[in-house]
Amino acid sequence: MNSDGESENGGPQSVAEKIDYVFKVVVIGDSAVGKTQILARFTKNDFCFDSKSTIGVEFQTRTLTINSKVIKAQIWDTAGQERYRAVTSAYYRGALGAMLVYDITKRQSFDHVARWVEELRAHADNSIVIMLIGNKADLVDLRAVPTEDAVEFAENQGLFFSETSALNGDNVESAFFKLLEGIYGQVSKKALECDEGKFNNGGSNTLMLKGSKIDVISGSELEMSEMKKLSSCYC
Ligand SMILES: Nc1nc2c(ncn2[C@@H]2O[C@H](COP(=O)(O)OP(=O)(O)OP(=O)(O)O)[C@@H](O)[C@H]2O)c(=O)[nH]1
Ligand SMILES: [Mg+2]
Repeated sequence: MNSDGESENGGPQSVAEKIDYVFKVVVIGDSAVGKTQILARFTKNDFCFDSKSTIGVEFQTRTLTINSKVIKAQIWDTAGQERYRAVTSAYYRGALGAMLVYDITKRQSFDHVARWVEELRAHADNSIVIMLIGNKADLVDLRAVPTEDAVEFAENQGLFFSETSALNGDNVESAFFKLLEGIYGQVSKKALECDEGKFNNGGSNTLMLKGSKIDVISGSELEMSEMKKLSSCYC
């Protein structure tokens, strides 16, 4: 696996031409659990101690390779605070994966995770791949949520699980890769089902695979196609 924002000699256009899939991922969870900083760590290897609460919706991208396919992860971030949250269904539309974040030092943020799962089940696609994240794992002395509680919840709900630190970067990379690999597995499975469907019908039916395989789209078209960037303030 590797990641790369732009090509070394061909510029952004040639990277866009090579992209096999675009995967939309949403980051959700209570306010101040570290959603924006996890995203900053993954896409820019950056962290801000004085991060302001997100207002509206923003997204970041990172291009990486999974199973020899070039995948552009388009990761959407919004406010955990209810009063700032953008129209829910629009935010979840087309999302293939979700990072559901709580703060290991704030029990309440973990207690709310069940509600976030319900919201996903209500608004997102049934096959969405969910990664539960216990963030701020660097604050060991302040831990309020035992790892076992989260493991049990994740197992019961069929979620991936990891504890991360956006501050020191622990597990952030591996959590995103795991989620994206899970999405890739789902997409490949659907593609296979489509192929089998066609085969069983003698090739007469045209089945649509929801979402993700793309043809050549230039970088800017790709990014401006369906989203509105309302805010991009990190610090
Ligand atoms: N110690 C520690 N602090 C963190 C970590 N991640 C985020 N923070 C801090 O937690 C605070 C909130 O982080 P944000 O990323 O803005 O939280 P958010 O979930 O995006 O919050 P909203 O935008 O309001 O929903 C900031 O002061 C961050 O610096 C972490 O892994 N460890
Ligand atoms: Mg935020």
